[in-house]
Amino acid sequence: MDIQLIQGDITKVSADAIVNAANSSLMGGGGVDGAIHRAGGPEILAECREIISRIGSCNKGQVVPTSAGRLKARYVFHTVGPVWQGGAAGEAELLARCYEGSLELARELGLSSIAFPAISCGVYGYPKEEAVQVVRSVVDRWHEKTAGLTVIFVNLSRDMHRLYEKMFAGDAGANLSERKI
Ligand code: AR6
Repeated sequence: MDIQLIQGDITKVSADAIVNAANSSLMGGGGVDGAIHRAGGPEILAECREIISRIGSCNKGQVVPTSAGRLKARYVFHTVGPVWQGGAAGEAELLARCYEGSLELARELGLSSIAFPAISCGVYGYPKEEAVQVVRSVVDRWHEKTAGLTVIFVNLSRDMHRLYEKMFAGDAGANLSERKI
């Protein structure tokens, strides 16, 4: 796994897959979910609707792929992070599952790159530093298993971007340039 950190709007990032921090209805919403559906167009929502008619709802930690409409990506991976409830309700495990399920799917589909937003760190209220620690532990577990995959962590806010920079500073292979889009 190669790591890149970008500060900016994930809908502007070129990657084989863009991960969406969705909710269990997969019917869109605010935050990054709203931005992805707005930029990607109605095709993505139509696919989500079809999937939900089959599976009922998307569980927390589950990952559901669709095509990416007008985005510069082949796929959108919709995943549902945990709502922060204080930390004793399995939030860290569920958050890790969102990242791991997405990496697993990227590997199965033979993708070269995947872009993640900070899942659960907006409306769902996950504390930012704890969330970045979960990401770090997933990266450590999956580094070897994802050779050749570029993993891009995209943060809209400078503060969140800085937390990632702090966490990954010094990593061999991590591209920590101040890319801004
Ligand atoms: N590019 C990159 N990051 C973004 C963007 C963007 N365009 N927009 C927001 N962020 P959130 P959640 C950051 O609230 O906490 C939705 O309504 C944002 O600053 O999008 O998982 C869904 O439908 C924050 O750091 O997702 C669900 O109902 C991070 O993305 C619910 O919100 C995640 O914030 C999911 O909440």
